[in-house]
Amino acid sequence: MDHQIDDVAGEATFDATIAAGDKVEPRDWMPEGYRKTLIRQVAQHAHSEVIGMQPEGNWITRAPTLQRKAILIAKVQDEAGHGLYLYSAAETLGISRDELVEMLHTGKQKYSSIFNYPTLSWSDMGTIGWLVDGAAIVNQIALQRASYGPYSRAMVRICKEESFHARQGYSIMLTLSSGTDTQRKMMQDSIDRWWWPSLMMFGPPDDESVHTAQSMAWGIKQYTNDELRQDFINQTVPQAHYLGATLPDPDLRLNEETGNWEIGQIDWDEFWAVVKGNGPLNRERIAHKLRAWEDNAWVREAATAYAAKQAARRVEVTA
Ligand code: FAQ
Repeated sequence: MDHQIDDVAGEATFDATIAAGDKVEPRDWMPEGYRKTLIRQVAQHAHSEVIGMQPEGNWITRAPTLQRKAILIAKVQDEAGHGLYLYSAAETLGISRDELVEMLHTGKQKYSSIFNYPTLSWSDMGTIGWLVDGAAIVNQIALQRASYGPYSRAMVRICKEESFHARQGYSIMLTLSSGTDTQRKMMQDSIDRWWWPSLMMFGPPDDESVHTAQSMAWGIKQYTNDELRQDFINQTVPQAHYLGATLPDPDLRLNEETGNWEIGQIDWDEFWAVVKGNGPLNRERIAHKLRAWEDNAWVREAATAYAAKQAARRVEVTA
């Protein structure tokens, strides 16, 4: 009975917090669906950052200059850091890191479709920074205003670092675009492969998005998938033109009335195939992640043993 009274009072406070645009904090009452939706989205986001290290990690040993190599290492390390902020944010919702990692390893939770595509040339490092981080920023700027405090605050830090990522990517593209014919061809080939998968990062079209309406009502999402996708397209098309590159879409045209760049049909069959585990590299990505998890078990064991030793010392000192 008392629980029911608590729930009614809690729900009223929760509704008022959302209506006022204030933040919901970990100790606050929240509907079970809100908690579950956040665990799903924040975990998927964390897993994406961690798996997202693989495509770029693949090129660290082959960066063309020492400077590019140092920048790429820093970027990949940032992605690990983003994963950690986000796992911490998810843990405030009452789930453990071990459970989250287990759900990634067993395929019960997803990560972004984009990281199942291969990185075939150095130019892919430029394209990923420019398009993939660019798309991530458009999405994450909006998420800075998400109603859940720990998620929203993690986004503020992450967005700052993502802007450096996008700039380093575009800087690679600028170098290639003013290089030799071979370099320009490599750049164009890379754009041709990454353009459509980048647009798919924003999720299914609005009429197929199962979570958007509820997530917007709860203030987790501020915009729909199609709205964010359109913002990204409008921002990116002029940048492609500046590079002297083309985008692989014969239907791409500027609608003078709306100011929007309108695109042709996205291949949603390809998107769902990748999401369901049948993209070009889904199996390899998880196999690599599992290998790293097992090979590095000793680091976790050593850290746990060290923490136990420190805790025992603290007890001795206070006793
Ligand atoms: N991939 O109803 P909706 C980065 C699933 S950024 C895989 O529209 P929602 C930075 C969705 O989970 C990339 N699955 O879902 C970086 C749902 O399935 P479920 C990560 C997808 O949540 C750069 C179903 O489809 N960013 O890593 C995808 O309202 C470079 C129905 O979809 C984030 O995660 C997809 N693309 O909207 C790192 C941002 N799209 O769970 C390294 C946070 C949808 O019911 C290198 N997330 N699905 O079985 C979000 O903003 C949202 O979750 C959306 C999807 C917009 C992705």
